Amino acid sequence: MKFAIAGNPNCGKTTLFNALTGASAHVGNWPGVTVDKKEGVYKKGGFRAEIIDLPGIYSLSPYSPEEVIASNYILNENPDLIINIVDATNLERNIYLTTQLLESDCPIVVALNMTDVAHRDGIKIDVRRLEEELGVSVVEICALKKSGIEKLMDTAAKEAKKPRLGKSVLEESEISCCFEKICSFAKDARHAKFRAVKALEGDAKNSGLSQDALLGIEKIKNEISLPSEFDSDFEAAVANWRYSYISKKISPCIKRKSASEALTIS
Ligand code: GDP
Ligand code: K
Ligand code: MG
Repeated sequence: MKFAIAGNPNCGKTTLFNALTGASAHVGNWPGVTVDKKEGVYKKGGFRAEIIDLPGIYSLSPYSPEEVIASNYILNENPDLIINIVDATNLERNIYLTTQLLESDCPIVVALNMTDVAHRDGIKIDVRRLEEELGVSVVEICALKKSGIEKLMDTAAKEAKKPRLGKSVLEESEISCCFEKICSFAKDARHAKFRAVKALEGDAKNSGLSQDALLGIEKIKNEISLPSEFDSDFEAAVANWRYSYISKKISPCIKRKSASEALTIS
């Protein structure tokens, strides 16, 4: 099995990677760029998984080598599962990347990290509700103290065996109907929704779709009238749908104690 760790910078990826792989880690470079590529092996009982620490990224758009590496890794290297590590103290911002990862057909487990800091700061996350909203398992961990790691990996091992089809916030947007048509051009490829969204955003190159498919998608895009505030900017519109999904569906999973309440419990 091959598991990739994906997450924002500073959310604890490397700490988790080290906790999983111990002394087995090997550091190299991604081909053609000086971005660290860390690989190692997790072993427990008879179970063994290769672990890859992807570069820290806020999004899978094509504006930095890190983003392109992570995006192409997911599309072309077919990891058996993505461990999406998120910072519990900054959940809304971290879930932006999650909405993109969920568009892939990879099985995903969300590792909710920094739970010690969240607890200290009076941040409570309704994990069951979060799982329901995202449609994938969420496991609370504290990478620094190595807690929750076994449960995370047991869940990952189970989920990696189940096929998963991507889902996108666009399926619930004003253009859900056109989005279905756009996806039909990618339907023979794995990660069809992920590729279709890339093409919709104008990132033809990293979508990996054929020229014919891209032409078909352009034609549909020309027929869509986006809400006027987007001025025909599909990339901005897609980002906006992600943000509104997060505020509608994810924010209600988070309860923050007021400063005075947080003080009285500490
Ligand atoms: P990366 O940029 O995602 O690789 O993040 P790192 O693994 O380098 O972690 C960033 C910082 O957060 C480091 O100082 C870690 O020690 C710290 N850190 C990681 N996980 C936890 C955690 O669960 N709790 C706390 N309190 N700190 C953590
Ligand atoms: K770091
Ligand atoms: Mg790191």
